[in-house]
Amino acid sequence: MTRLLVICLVLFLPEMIFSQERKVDTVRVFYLGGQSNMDGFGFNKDLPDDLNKELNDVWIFHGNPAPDDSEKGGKGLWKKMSPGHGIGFSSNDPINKLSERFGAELSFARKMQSLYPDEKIAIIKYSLGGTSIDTAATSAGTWDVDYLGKNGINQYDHFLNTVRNAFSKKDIDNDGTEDFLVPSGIVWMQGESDAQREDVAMRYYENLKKLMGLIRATFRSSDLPVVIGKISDSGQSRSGKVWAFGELVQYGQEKFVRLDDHAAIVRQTKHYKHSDAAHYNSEAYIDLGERFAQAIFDMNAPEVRLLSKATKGKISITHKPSDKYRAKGARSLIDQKPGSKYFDDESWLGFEETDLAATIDLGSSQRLENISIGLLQDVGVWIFFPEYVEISWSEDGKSFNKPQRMEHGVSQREFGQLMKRLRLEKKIQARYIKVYAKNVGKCPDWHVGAGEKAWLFVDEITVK
Ligand SMILES: [Ca+2]
Ligand SMILES: [Ca+2]
Repeated sequence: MTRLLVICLVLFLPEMIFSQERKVDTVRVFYLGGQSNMDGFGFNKDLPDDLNKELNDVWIFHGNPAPDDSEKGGKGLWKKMSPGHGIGFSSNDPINKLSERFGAELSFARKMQSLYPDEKIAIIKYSLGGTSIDTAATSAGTWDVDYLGKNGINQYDHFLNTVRNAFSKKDIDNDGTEDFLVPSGIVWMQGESDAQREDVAMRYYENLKKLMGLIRATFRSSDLPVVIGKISDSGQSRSGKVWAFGELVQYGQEKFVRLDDHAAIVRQTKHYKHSDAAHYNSEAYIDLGERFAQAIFDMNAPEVRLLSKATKGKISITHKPSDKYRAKGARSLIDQKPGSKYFDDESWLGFEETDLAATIDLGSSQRLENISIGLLQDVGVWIFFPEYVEISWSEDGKSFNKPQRMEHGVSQREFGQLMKRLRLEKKIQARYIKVYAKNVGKCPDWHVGAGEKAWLFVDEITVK
């Protein structure tokens, strides 16, 4: 080998490695949490035949429910969805102990399969009966992140453990292909334990907002859809009310979904029949799961209702992003996870002076309707929207059409953290998509970094 060739190889090797992408399956994952009406008190024996069995192609990671201070919360393993994930379930990894009961997860999973027929579905569940989201109501366990209790372990930690353990498995269905989990929604059925004391019930909205923010952050998606199950009262007590301050909690739940742009509520609960004073009956849990699934599906904006076709494809990029801002590599550009307005949230790819030049191979020629790219401007930290974005496409990967240029129309003097998605709406047939974003190159004359290298930040390219 000549010396020159060796040098060339050494120079180009990092980019070649960077461009390699391995095959992965994309799986939509949903988190189900709360207290006992999320645990589920339905009886397996009441299930119709089509639900009273293992479901194919839908998986559940059910974290071991444990009291505060326990070291065992959140252990678990991926299994095919089946009855038995209701109250009484436990897991000590490597063994799941199924119970005679089920909750909303079963019909939720089946409904999700029908709503997303071409996609793989997975559920992460962690809930514990009697738990509250307020520090003051800790008798059966609390989800309050700031409550440190005896040794600093509570429901929130068990939830985190569950998610950590679930995501640590790279091939959830053991079929030899790595599974890439795309968080797609949160279901929260809880509040009864917060409805027993007036002061706690009064704080429900603030507590719920905080906790949902934390759960969304755990899944690294600040606008992940949240669906709330509205608590209801069976009336089965001497006073006629099981939950003395239930209305205050309901008010907090309604307020949350009214003020949050990505939240919905299932109110059907008030019509449900009960199996005991605090819990719904089998029929109700089946209905509840289906309504949760439909609510999340409806909430997903049309553009994310169907997964980006890019996510199942391969991406290669010509210029490496900076080592400082490379997220998880080129694949982060098609992982369905948008960045936040913070450039250092590890979901943005940052290019210092260089351009983004990406090619996506969808694997087959497909009918497409739009292609979009997400961008960030934060001129205080030298990040500018690109001069322009160009998109071109091809069926054979060789002859591409004339690039279609898009501009953002935002001044470079626009300070603050601005996010913008440029979208090309066009009905086309293509297998290969090229997306090019032109870095402005240098900071402008008036800027504190005048003449220095400018940054280009990109978080996600979608193809639909
Ligand atoms: Ca797999
Ligand atoms: Ca992304």
